[in-house]
Amino acid sequence: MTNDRRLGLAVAQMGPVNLADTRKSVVARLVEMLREGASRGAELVVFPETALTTFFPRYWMSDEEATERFFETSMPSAATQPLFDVARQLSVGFYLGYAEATPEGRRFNTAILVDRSGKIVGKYRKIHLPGHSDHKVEAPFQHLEKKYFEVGDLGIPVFEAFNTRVGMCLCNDRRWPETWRVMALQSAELGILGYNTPSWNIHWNEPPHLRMHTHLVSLQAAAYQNGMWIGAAAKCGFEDGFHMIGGSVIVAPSAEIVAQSLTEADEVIFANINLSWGENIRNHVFNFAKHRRPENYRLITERTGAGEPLKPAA
Ligand code: CDT
Repeated sequence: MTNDRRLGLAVAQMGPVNLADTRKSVVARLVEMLREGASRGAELVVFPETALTTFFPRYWMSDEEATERFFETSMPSAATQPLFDVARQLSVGFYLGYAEATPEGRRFNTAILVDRSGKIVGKYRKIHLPGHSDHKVEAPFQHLEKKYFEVGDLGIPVFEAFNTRVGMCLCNDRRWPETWRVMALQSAELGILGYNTPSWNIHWNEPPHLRMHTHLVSLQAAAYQNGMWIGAAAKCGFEDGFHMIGGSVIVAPSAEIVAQSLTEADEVIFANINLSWGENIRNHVFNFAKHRRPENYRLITERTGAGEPLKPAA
């Protein structure tokens, strides 16, 4: 028997944001999708990673130039204030990914959670930064997250908001089971994220169809193994000629996809999710308190890379 506790959840996928696009024009697109989400019953709208700009880690430039062009030094800012204002007017919250420059000169790949009164109630800074920090001159494009961002310093927090518990992550974090388990151990019922996933992998000759496959399989496994809902928003299509996958989804704790984008453009998907649906999973097959055996998982926190097998107990 499951209770019925509902949340109107929208995922607002974005088509490309090209280098020439202004923050103002991007925020206008976000506002339009916020309005559409609200009109369909959303209480929370999930936007992508680095939603305000092109996915600039594909370009080599000086740190100073990157900071000047692509990072936000305040949030809200003059350019993003309309999004916060409309959120308050419509009583709809949102998740937004952006590049954050702190007053101390630190730079993070960040996401915020904004409640239905337009107030920031949560912040996450991306932990799993993919790519490289050197200039790969031969590569068709770069993936310079390790150059432009520091590893997040806020842990993997879960926030009491939207009458539930919400965990946040960003893009590559979704591929790591640790991300989701840490959220679930804080009783998160919903995990949300934005992503920019290039269709081509510059590190090895990965068939492009696997980019969509591994994206979906990561989210579906995470949802089921942690008894959580997941909402994931892509920025996708050809940004200045560089293609990124779409496939924005809302995934149920049963691992089923209940909504998925059809296009590689701005597109809102919606589901009226039953937050209690995960209880069947969390009370039975993945009843953590009853079945987890952390004394056998020491290597997860003690080792970073793979090493030698442990000596068998005598
Ligand atoms: N933005 C981001 O984290 N993208 C990565 C690409 C990995 S390939 C270097 C992703 O996991 O989708």
